[in-house]
Amino acid sequence: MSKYANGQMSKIADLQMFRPIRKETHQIKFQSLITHLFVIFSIVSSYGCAHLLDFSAAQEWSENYALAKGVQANDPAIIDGNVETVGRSQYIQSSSDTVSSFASESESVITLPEPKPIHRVVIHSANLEGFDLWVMDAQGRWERIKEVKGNKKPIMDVRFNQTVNTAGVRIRVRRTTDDDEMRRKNVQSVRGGYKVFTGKTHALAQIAEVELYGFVPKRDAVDAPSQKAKNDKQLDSLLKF
Ligand SMILES: [Ca+2]
Repeated sequence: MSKYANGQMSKIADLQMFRPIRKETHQIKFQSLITHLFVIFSIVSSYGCAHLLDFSAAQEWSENYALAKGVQANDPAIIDGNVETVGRSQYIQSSSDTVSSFASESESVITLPEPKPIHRVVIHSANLEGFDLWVMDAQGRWERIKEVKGNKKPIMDVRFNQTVNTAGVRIRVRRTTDDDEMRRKNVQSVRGGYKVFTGKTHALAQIAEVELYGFVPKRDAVDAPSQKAKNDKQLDSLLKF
Protein backbone atom coordinates (compact mmCIF):
# COMPACT_ATOMS: atom_id res chain seq x y z
CA MET A 1 0.00 0.00 0.00
CA SER A 2 1.48 3.41 -1.00
CA LYS A 3 2.10 6.25 1.43
CA TYR A 4 -0.62 8.23 -0.29
CA ALA A 5 -3.00 5.34 0.01
CA ASN A 6 -2.07 4.98 3.69
CA GLY A 7 -2.77 8.68 4.15
CA GLN A 8 -6.21 8.27 2.60
CA MET A 9 -6.90 5.29 4.82
CA SER A 10 -5.79 7.30 7.83
CA LYS A 11 -8.11 10.19 6.92
CA ILE A 12 -11.02 7.83 6.33
CA ALA A 13 -10.34 6.12 9.64
CA ASP A 14 -10.23 9.51 11.39
CA LEU A 15 -13.50 10.51 9.80
CA GLN A 16 -15.12 7.22 10.77
CA MET A 17 -13.92 7.72 14.33
CA PHE A 18 -14.97 11.36 14.32
CA ARG A 19 -18.47 10.99 12.87
CA PRO A 20 -20.02 9.22 15.87
CA ILE A 21 -18.59 11.91 18.17
CA ARG A 22 -20.19 14.73 16.12
CA LYS A 23 -23.50 12.82 15.99
CA GLU A 24 -23.36 12.38 19.76
CA THR A 25 -22.66 16.11 20.20
CA HIS A 26 -25.72 16.96 18.07
CA GLN A 27 -27.83 14.58 20.12
CA ILE A 28 -26.69 16.22 23.36
CA LYS A 29 -27.43 19.71 21.97
CA PHE A 30 -30.81 18.59 20.70
CA GLN A 31 -31.72 17.01 24.05
CA SER A 32 -30.54 20.14 25.82
CA LEU A 33 -32.69 22.30 23.54
CA ILE A 34 -35.73 20.09 24.16
CA THR A 35 -35.13 20.23 27.91
CA HIS A 36 -34.90 24.02 27.86
CA LEU A 37 -37.96 24.34 25.66
CA PHE A 38 -39.87 22.09 28.06
CA VAL A 39 -38.74 24.17 31.05
CA ILE A 40 -39.69 27.41 29.27
CA PHE A 41 -43.06 25.93 28.25
CA SER A 42 -43.69 24.85 31.87
CA ILE A 43 -42.78 28.28 33.20
CA VAL A 44 -44.93 30.03 30.55
CA SER A 45 -47.86 27.71 31.37
CA SER A 46 -47.54 28.27 35.11
CA TYR A 47 -47.09 31.97 34.43
CA GLY A 48 -50.36 31.99 32.44
CA CYS A 49 -52.21 30.06 35.17
CA ALA A 50 -50.75 32.31 37.83
CA HIS A 51 -51.88 35.30 35.79
CA LEU A 52 -55.46 33.92 35.63
CA LEU A 53 -55.37 33.14 39.34
CA ASP A 54 -54.09 36.66 39.98
CA PHE A 55 -57.08 38.02 38.00
CA SER A 56 -59.72 35.97 39.84
CA ALA A 57 -58.03 36.43 43.19
CA ALA A 58 -57.80 40.16 42.64
CA GLN A 59 -61.57 40.73 42.45
CA GLU A 60 -64.56 40.09 44.64
CA TRP A 61 -68.24 41.03 44.70
CA SER A 62 -69.02 44.58 45.65
CA GLU A 63 -71.35 45.60 48.44
CA ASN A 64 -75.06 45.38 47.57
CA TYR A 65 -75.57 48.60 45.57
CA ALA A 66 -79.36 48.42 46.15
CA LEU A 67 -78.76 49.32 49.82
CA ALA A 68 -76.75 52.46 49.00
CA LYS A 69 -78.04 55.87 50.03
CA GLY A 70 -80.43 57.45 47.54
CA VAL A 71 -81.50 54.21 45.81
CA GLN A 72 -85.24 54.08 45.14
CA ALA A 73 -87.73 51.39 44.15
CA ASN A 74 -91.41 51.37 43.19
CA ASP A 75 -91.89 49.30 46.35
CA PRO A 76 -89.32 50.16 49.07
CA ALA A 77 -89.73 46.73 50.71
CA ILE A 78 -87.76 45.08 47.88
CA ILE A 79 -84.59 47.03 48.76
CA ASP A 80 -84.76 47.41 52.55
CA GLY A 81 -82.13 44.73 53.22
CA ASN A 82 -84.65 42.52 55.03
CA VAL A 83 -85.89 39.32 53.36
CA GLU A 84 -88.73 39.14 55.89
CA THR A 85 -90.40 42.23 54.41
CA VAL A 86 -91.99 41.26 51.10
CA GLY A 87 -92.75 43.86 48.45
CA ARG A 88 -94.71 43.51 45.21
CA SER A 89 -94.21 44.41 41.59
CA GLN A 90 -96.49 47.18 40.26
CA TYR A 91 -98.91 46.98 37.34
CA ILE A 92 -97.93 48.95 34.25
CA GLN A 93 -100.69 51.40 33.38
CA SER A 94 -100.31 51.22 29.61
CA SER A 95 -103.86 51.85 28.50
CA SER A 96 -107.20 53.18 29.66
CA ASP A 97 -108.91 50.32 27.83
CA THR A 98 -110.46 47.99 30.43
CA VAL A 99 -109.56 44.69 28.75
CA SER A 100 -105.96 45.81 28.15
CA SER A 101 -105.79 46.99 31.73
CA PHE A 102 -106.90 43.57 32.93
CA ALA A 103 -104.13 41.94 30.86
CA SER A 104 -101.42 44.37 31.92
CA GLU A 105 -98.15 43.03 33.27
CA SER A 106 -96.21 44.33 36.24
CA GLU A 107 -92.68 45.39 37.03
CA SER A 108 -90.28 46.26 39.80
CA VAL A 109 -88.04 49.24 39.15
CA ILE A 110 -84.92 50.23 41.05
CA THR A 111 -83.11 53.49 40.34
CA LEU A 112 -79.68 54.48 41.65
CA PRO A 113 -78.51 58.07 42.26
CA GLU A 114 -75.48 57.41 40.05
CA PRO A 115 -74.47 54.62 37.60
CA LYS A 116 -72.81 51.56 39.09
CA PRO A 117 -70.96 48.70 37.31
CA ILE A 118 -73.49 45.88 37.81
CA HIS A 119 -72.79 42.26 36.85
CA ARG A 120 -75.13 40.28 39.12
CA VAL A 121 -78.75 40.61 40.25
CA VAL A 122 -80.08 38.43 43.08
CA ILE A 123 -83.88 38.28 43.39
CA HIS A 124 -85.68 36.75 46.38
CA SER A 125 -89.19 35.79 45.33
CA ALA A 126 -91.62 33.02 46.23
CA ASN A 127 -93.71 33.21 43.03
CA LEU A 128 -91.60 34.70 40.21
CA GLU A 129 -91.34 32.22 37.32
CA GLY A 130 -90.54 34.29 34.25
CA PHE A 131 -89.20 37.82 33.80
CA ASP A 132 -87.03 40.11 31.71
CA LEU A 133 -84.24 42.23 33.14
CA TRP A 134 -83.77 45.71 31.74
CA VAL A 135 -81.05 48.27 32.47
CA MET A 136 -81.04 52.02 31.92
CA ASP A 137 -78.46 53.52 29.57
CA ALA A 138 -76.71 56.89 29.98
CA GLN A 139 -79.58 58.65 28.12
CA GLY A 140 -82.22 57.18 30.44
CA ARG A 141 -83.46 54.64 27.86
CA TRP A 142 -84.24 51.09 28.95
CA GLU A 143 -82.57 48.12 27.30
CA ARG A 144 -83.53 44.49 27.84
CA ILE A 145 -80.43 42.39 28.55
CA LYS A 146 -81.68 39.15 30.10
CA GLU A 147 -84.67 36.84 29.86
CA VAL A 148 -85.46 34.18 32.47
CA LYS A 149 -88.14 31.49 31.99
CA GLY A 150 -89.36 28.56 34.07
CA ASN A 151 -87.66 29.59 37.28
CA LYS A 152 -88.39 27.31 40.26
CA LYS A 153 -85.89 28.71 42.76
CA PRO A 154 -86.87 31.10 45.60
CA ILE A 155 -83.53 32.90 45.18
CA MET A 156 -82.44 33.70 41.63
CA ASP A 157 -78.79 34.56 41.07
CA VAL A 158 -78.69 36.19 37.63
CA ARG A 159 -75.31 37.03 36.04
CA PHE A 160 -74.95 39.35 33.06
CA ASN A 161 -72.72 38.40 30.13
CA GLN A 162 -70.70 41.50 30.89
CA THR A 163 -70.63 44.25 33.49
CA VAL A 164 -73.16 47.00 32.75
CA ASN A 165 -72.70 50.54 33.98
CA THR A 166 -76.23 51.55 34.85
CA ALA A 167 -78.32 53.71 37.16
CA GLY A 168 -81.47 51.62 36.81
CA VAL A 169 -82.62 47.99 36.86
CA ARG A 170 -86.12 46.91 35.89
CA ILE A 171 -87.67 43.48 36.45
CA ARG A 172 -90.50 43.04 33.98
CA VAL A 173 -92.69 40.21 35.31
CA ARG A 174 -93.82 37.74 32.63
CA ARG A 175 -95.20 34.91 34.72
CA THR A 176 -95.80 34.02 38.35
CA THR A 177 -96.99 30.78 39.96
CA ASP A 178 -100.17 32.66 40.99
CA ASP A 179 -101.21 33.56 37.41
CA ASP A 180 -103.29 30.43 36.78
CA GLU A 181 -105.35 30.89 39.92
CA MET A 182 -105.93 34.55 39.10
CA ARG A 183 -107.13 33.65 35.59
CA ARG A 184 -109.53 31.05 36.92
CA LYS A 185 -110.93 33.68 39.24
CA ASN A 186 -111.13 36.60 36.78
CA VAL A 187 -111.82 35.02 33.39
CA GLN A 188 -115.09 33.19 32.71
CA SER A 189 -115.88 31.28 29.57
CA VAL A 190 -119.46 31.93 28.37
CA ARG A 191 -121.74 30.47 25.74
CA GLY A 192 -120.43 30.84 22.16
CA GLY A 193 -116.77 30.45 23.13
CA TYR A 194 -116.44 34.01 24.43
CA LYS A 195 -114.51 34.95 27.54
CA VAL A 196 -115.51 37.56 30.07
CA PHE A 197 -112.79 39.34 32.01
CA THR A 198 -113.68 40.57 35.48
CA GLY A 199 -110.21 41.35 36.78
CA LYS A 200 -106.46 41.07 36.28
CA THR A 201 -105.02 38.07 34.47
CA HIS A 202 -101.47 38.44 35.78
CA ALA A 203 -100.65 38.21 39.48
CA LEU A 204 -98.08 40.53 41.01
CA ALA A 205 -94.65 39.15 41.84
CA GLN A 206 -93.98 38.81 45.55
CA ILE A 207 -90.43 40.11 45.89
CA ALA A 208 -88.71 40.05 49.28
CA GLU A 209 -85.44 41.58 48.14
CA VAL A 210 -83.43 42.57 45.07
CA GLU A 211 -79.64 42.78 45.39
CA LEU A 212 -77.28 44.41 42.89
CA TYR A 213 -73.57 43.60 42.69
CA GLY A 214 -70.51 44.36 40.58
CA PHE A 215 -66.81 43.53 40.83
CA VAL A 216 -64.39 45.47 43.02
CA PRO A 217 -60.64 44.96 43.65
CA LYS A 218 -60.03 42.52 46.49
CA ARG A 219 -58.53 44.17 49.54
CA ASP A 220 -56.03 41.40 50.38
CA ALA A 221 -54.85 41.29 46.72
CA VAL A 222 -52.76 44.43 47.18
CA ASP A 223 -49.56 42.33 47.53
CA ALA A 224 -50.37 40.22 44.45
CA PRO A 225 -48.17 42.29 42.04
CA SER A 226 -45.03 41.14 43.93
CA GLN A 227 -45.72 37.51 42.87
CA LYS A 228 -46.28 38.68 39.28
CA ALA A 229 -42.93 40.55 39.32
CA LYS A 230 -41.25 37.37 40.59
CA ASN A 231 -42.77 35.36 37.71
CA ASP A 232 -41.68 38.03 35.18
CA LYS A 233 -38.07 37.92 36.47
CA GLN A 234 -37.97 34.10 36.34
CA LEU A 235 -39.30 34.06 32.77
CA ASP A 236 -36.83 36.75 31.61
CA SER A 237 -33.83 34.83 32.97
CA LEU A 238 -34.88 31.67 31.14
CA LEU A 239 -35.56 33.40 27.83
CA LYS A 240 -32.00 34.86 27.90
CA PHE A 241 -30.62 31.34 27.34
CA1 LIG B 1 -87.42 43.27 51.95
